[in-house]
Amino acid sequence: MRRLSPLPVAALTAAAALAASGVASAHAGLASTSPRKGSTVASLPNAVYLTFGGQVARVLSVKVIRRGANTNYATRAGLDPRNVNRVKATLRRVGPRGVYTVLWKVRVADGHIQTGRFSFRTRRPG
Ligand SMILES: [Cu+2]
Repeated sequence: MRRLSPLPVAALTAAAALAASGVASAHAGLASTSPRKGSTVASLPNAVYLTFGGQVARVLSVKVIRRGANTNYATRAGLDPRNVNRVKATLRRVGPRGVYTVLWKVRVADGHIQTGRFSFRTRRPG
């Protein structure tokens, strides 16, 4: 019979809280995006860029989903060869006018995984 006593559970919780606070202070988050969060652009760009405050170790996924549709407009995502802090996701060349949400997941240099999302709008198809 093995049962966790309340003391180790409390200790584990404290350790987890410490680890979580370490996450918040250790790595640099998303600094800027192109298109910008909440912006309106003429039409769907060729690529979406996410620039972080520090080095990105690995791009785990980037999806660009149009509101009301279930289509991923991102065709390929990876590190921008010109900037280790930047992720580049190339897009299908055309998309209808609408709101596009970028959902991203990366591993940063300290090993932590970060996720997020933002949206932008297109004024016309293209
Ligand atoms: Cu971190």
